[in-house]
Amino acid sequence: MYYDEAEKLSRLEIERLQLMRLQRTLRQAAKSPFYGALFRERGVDPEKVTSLADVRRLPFTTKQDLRDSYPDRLLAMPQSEMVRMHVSSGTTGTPTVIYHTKRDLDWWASLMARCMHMVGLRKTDVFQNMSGYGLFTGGLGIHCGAEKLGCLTIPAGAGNSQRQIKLLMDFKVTGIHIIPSYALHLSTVFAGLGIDPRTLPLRIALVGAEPYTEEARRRLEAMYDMKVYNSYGLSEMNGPGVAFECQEQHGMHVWEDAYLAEIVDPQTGEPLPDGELGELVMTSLGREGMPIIRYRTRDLTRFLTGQCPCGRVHRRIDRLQGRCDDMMIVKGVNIFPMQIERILMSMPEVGQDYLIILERDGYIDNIRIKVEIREEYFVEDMRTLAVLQKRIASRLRDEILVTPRVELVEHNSLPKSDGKAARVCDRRGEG
Ligand code: ADP
Ligand code: K
Ligand code: ZN
Repeated sequence: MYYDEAEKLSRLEIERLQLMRLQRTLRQAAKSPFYGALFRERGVDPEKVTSLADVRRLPFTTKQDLRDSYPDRLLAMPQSEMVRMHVSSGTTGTPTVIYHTKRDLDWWASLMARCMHMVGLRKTDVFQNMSGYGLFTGGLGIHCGAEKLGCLTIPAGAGNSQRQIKLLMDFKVTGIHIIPSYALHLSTVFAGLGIDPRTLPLRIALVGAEPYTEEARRRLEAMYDMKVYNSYGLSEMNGPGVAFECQEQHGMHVWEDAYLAEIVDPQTGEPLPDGELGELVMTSLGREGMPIIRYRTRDLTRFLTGQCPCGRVHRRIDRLQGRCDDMMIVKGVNIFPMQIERILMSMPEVGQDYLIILERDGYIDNIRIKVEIREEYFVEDMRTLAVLQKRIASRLRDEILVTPRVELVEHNSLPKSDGKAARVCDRRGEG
């Protein structure tokens, strides 16, 4: 039933293992120029960390620290021991480099295989990885996990939708990895070809790398007749394989034998009680080449309370709400793009894409939302469309408390990207 012994651990066993691995990680980290200097400066002695609670006394590591350490000040072993590097795609700002030894890669692949096995994939599955390869960890990261599990693995990469569909059909693909915005878009390509994706043998999709809502998940499950499992990871903690939904589809288990997760108040850095929304902070517990301590992910989530019916005690985090830096402030109101997506994806008339534009009229901020409308609704007369437009605007206002200017656009008309979708366009600084 389980892929890895670690899935069977009890709470006590996990915590014992975490403490041992935290101590080992700190000793290893101290060998890197960055942590060596930081520990000396802050008086951190790895030998004095004797309980898990002591982790709170350790300094945080930020994205800026990683940038300042470019290219190799975080290496805890000679560069000759490293066999691969990844560069964060830089959704926000300058990229950062993460190195892996041979052992690090084996460990990462087995974590990834564990995730895939948990949702029901087996060596008999044919698996198509539709995310970008290259420096982005969603490519090789997922790929190596799928191979380790023994799936026939198709490195399709991102984009080229017609070829993706041909591969899916010709090789009777049963499992895929795809980012949510692309999965929504691909359904419109299927429609254009007159193929119903529900007729494919596809049964399981790993979907992550960018935020999406429960409404988008349900929509994808219905459109493709497959199960969609949320997949969370970040380059700094390897990439995919950090936290993953089990078949309960209720929160993502963080692999606690491999990571120490905390949720802190993004302003004060103080730990928050379970159930409260805050910033996820992560420590790698198994990486030898480039350990990272208390990394501020900027990602917002909460620990779910209670036991998961699947029997695994690895703690679950809630669907990611977005990043701290995703928050938009419009007319003094805090808004997250996912609040907008939730409303849009729950409306059947709305198509598969949207774009949020922030603009300024004089001193007043406005929020404009371009919404793709399903083909069958776009042929309606002007009056019907005007009613729909008003209805969308009012549903959104109830959620975000400001009235957006809603613009209905034809399906498939918004710009698409091969990688993570750009949901927000802030033009307030222009002109
Ligand atoms: P970059 O930080 O440049 O985007 P990464 O590929 O390391 O590069 O991206 C990791 C980030 O992607 C996470 O910190 C998180 O913001 C986002 N992410 C990954 N998986 C998910 C998911 N399942 N839900 C929401 N956001 C996700
Ligand atoms: K196989
Ligand atoms: Zn579970």
